[in-house]
Amino acid sequence: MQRTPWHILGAGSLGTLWACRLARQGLPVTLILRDAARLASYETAGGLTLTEQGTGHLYPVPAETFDSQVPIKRLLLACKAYDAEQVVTRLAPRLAEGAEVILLQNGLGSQDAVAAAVPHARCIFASSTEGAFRSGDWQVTFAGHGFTWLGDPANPVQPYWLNELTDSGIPHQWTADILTRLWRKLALNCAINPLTVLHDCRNGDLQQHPAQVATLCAELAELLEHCGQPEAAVNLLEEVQRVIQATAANFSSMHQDVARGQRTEISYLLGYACAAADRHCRSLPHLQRLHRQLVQHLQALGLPST
Ligand code: NAD
Ligand code: KPL
Repeated sequence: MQRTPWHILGAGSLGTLWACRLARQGLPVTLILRDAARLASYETAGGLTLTEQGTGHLYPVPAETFDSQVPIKRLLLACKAYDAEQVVTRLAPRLAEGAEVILLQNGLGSQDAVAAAVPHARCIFASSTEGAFRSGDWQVTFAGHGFTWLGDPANPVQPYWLNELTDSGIPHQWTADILTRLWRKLALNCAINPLTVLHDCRNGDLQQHPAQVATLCAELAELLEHCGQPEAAVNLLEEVQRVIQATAANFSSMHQDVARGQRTEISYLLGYACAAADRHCRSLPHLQRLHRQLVQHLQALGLPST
């Protein structure tokens, strides 16, 4: 049987994790790389290396640049939220009618921008708790087993290819409530990540700031209810406390970005939450002050604040 090829944009942490697992199952996968120089570097490396449980394995996944003329029927978009719209706009002419685009971006806002840029494609939103990090050029370490929820707010019918994810060992579930999942994760990230940056601490150190965490969770729960996401607000504080405890030794993803001098996804997390509060004319003073403080902090470090 002829399988629909997976095109993967973003040979970073999650893109590599997906590419290697699909490719080792014998599924057709092609990476889309930035330009000819990156393609040459990739060809010199001979493929992607995925390290799992201390052992690295090389996967010679085929790659091409944006300039390829091959039509794309299924695209896994594995870049950061701030790159998603621009990247998909460049790929739009190659997307076949009815193509599917799977969006792995954290936070909210980038998914709607992508969907508007490619109205001829079906956009499937994802929310993942898997963890991976880049350990070198074309090298990724699988750091934390997790789960990926997939869904399409515009169409509840699940795609036929989910069995390819099962066969590839990618734990996942189709859900009609993907927006609730994304809002819930956004709220968790808003309650934890900015505080870890501003206090310059590990997630567990937020146990020293219980009142600050509780006040933010109360405002985030109010926001979720006003945004039509009451389910995402249920027991939010308890879950935030549980995550802080379960990930006590870790630095949040935003803290890691800042520590490496990299751009954060602030506009798709706390920035998105504050913009939603403004749209609903809600005054959420602690959340809004946290946003201002984070913006100032990033600016002082010379990092983008959007
Ligand atoms: P990453 O920075 O490791 O990878 C992104 C990749 O996209 C990079 O290789 C970059 O070069 C590539 N890219 C960007 N613009 C490009 C362009 N124009 N052409 C070609 N390639 C381009 O990011 P990541 O950690 O894989 O994160 C991707 C998304 O997944 C983010 O929204 C992140 O929040 C989310 N996420 C990541 C993890 C994780 O453990 N890494 C877990 C859950 C969610
Ligand atoms: O997802 C996270 C992150 O660091 O981005 C957790 C661990 C939930 C902290 O918000």
